[in-house]
Amino acid sequence: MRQQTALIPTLRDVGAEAEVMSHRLMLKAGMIKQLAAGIYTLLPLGHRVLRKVEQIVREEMEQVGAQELLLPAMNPSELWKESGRWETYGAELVKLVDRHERDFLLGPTHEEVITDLLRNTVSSYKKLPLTLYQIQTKFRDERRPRSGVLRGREFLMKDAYSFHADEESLEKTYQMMYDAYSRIFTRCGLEFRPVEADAGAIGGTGTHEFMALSSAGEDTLVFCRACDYAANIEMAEVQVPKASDSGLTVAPLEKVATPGAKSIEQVTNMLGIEPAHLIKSLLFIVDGEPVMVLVRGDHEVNDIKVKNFLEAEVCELATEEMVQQVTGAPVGFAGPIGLQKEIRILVDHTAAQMKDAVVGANEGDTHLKHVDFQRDVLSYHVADVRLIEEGDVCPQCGDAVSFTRGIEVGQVFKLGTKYSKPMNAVIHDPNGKEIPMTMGCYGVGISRTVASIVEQHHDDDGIVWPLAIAPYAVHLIVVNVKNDEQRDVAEELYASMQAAGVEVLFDDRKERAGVKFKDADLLGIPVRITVGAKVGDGLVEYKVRRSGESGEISKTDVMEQLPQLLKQVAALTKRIKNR
Ligand code: 9G3
Repeated sequence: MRQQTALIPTLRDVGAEAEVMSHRLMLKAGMIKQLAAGIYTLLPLGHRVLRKVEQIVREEMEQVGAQELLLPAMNPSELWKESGRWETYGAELVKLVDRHERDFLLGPTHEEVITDLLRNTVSSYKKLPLTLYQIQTKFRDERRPRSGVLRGREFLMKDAYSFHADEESLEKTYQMMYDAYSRIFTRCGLEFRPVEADAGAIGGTGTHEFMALSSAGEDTLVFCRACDYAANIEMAEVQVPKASDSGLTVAPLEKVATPGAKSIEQVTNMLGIEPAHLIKSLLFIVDGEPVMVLVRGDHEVNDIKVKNFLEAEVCELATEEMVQQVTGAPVGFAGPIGLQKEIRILVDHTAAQMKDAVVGANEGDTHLKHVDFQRDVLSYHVADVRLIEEGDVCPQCGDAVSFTRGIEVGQVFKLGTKYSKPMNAVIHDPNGKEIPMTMGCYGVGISRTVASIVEQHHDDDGIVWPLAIAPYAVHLIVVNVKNDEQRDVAEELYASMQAAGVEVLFDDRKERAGVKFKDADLLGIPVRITVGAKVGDGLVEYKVRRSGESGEISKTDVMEQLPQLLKQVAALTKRIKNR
């Protein structure tokens, strides 16, 4: 491709609204252009990278026997009413009405559509297992789209769905997909970790997220340097503390006035105690029922763990008036002792062992001192309901855990019969009995993967593409296009590279050398070949974008040495990633 012709609208600088590096660099390098909030054009350079990632995904899907199809983006609302998600997903759904006043939505994901397809085309277990996938634009009306294509309202996803006669068969496909995802992200040059994750609203019995490590990530993941443990912080278990029965006899319960002390800080200041001597009582409404969750004052409740422990659909913090109604006291004075009516109480392991603690007295402006939890609190359930934090130990090997941020680029789910049951997608099993199909689903954020690669592969001068997904392999630059000798040699090299099937971007513009080199650094194409003044001595210069290594090659040897140079560059990325 000749740069004189190419549409690569590079920018010298971008506005402050682009915070994360991938957003800034993809705008500056002329890869994307915003049409509206969270809605982007993939310009030719960005589109080439997108296609490269797609190609890797297609090869790996082929490898696990998945069949590609293309489902409609425009889905009739009826299907989403059958699954109940027309309501639950509310505002995030992009809805439209067709000319006959019928309700439709633009698909944010396709469980309903694919399940409908299967219930209308497959009825015997003999046709299973079956894995189908598509690469298609998804629509999600995010409240706050941000970070460029990392969190857009329209984005490219590979979504795959597998169908099975039983869980065992699902397990096999799940493992194959898990391994295929590891190959996909490795081939893309990403440093990633698969983490155990919460199945969230879509439910199902198991799920892993593939996290690209990056400070631009919205997810916090917990991992252990000593073993292979890794989990989304929502799921990371906390090691149960050893029961330290100090045998301490605790003074009898005593009320203490704490006028206006609503917050942890106010109570601890007023009573002159550490937060670790306080029991924090939070009231949640779980599937409509009030549940009191207790953790030590310096810990945080992990509401995902609460929801999962109670196997609930919805778990949200109670409103002030609910707290008043259930505990008889305003927010800040709730506690597990002296509740007018019996409610479920979940207490974190650490809080359940507390002695001589302070807790809300379920009375305005009043707390209780000298609480011995086992002595003073009646019926409760002990569970791991707190957020893991710095200093906690690895639940797998006991070493210290580490935290980092990640971008969720892929996820694999065991859905079970979550969709096939309500939608009656059944098969006849070997005994002729009608059973719902067991399902799995597997997603890769294609456009998000491109941005994640930029997050992990850039320096101060711009993007540094791994060769496997670089928009071009070679950036051929002629320094002075008015110099006949330079231009002729460059044109000859361009023709030779194209004839050899090398993907080459030829900077044939009438621009100053400095501008060309700055642009080349920004675009990040792995190998640069420069035809300049030295061509008089029969020499051209090469430069490896990632390592900065450069040198001179005789112009007659370029085509012979190029394959070796490209092999070197490919190896470079592998070494960097496994660092
Ligand atoms: C919605 C909206 C947003 C959503 C969903 C549904 C996320 C939704 C989870 C998934 C699960 C898997 C198949 C590929 C892999 C991921 N955001 N999810 O279901 F209606 Cl508005 O998409 N789907």
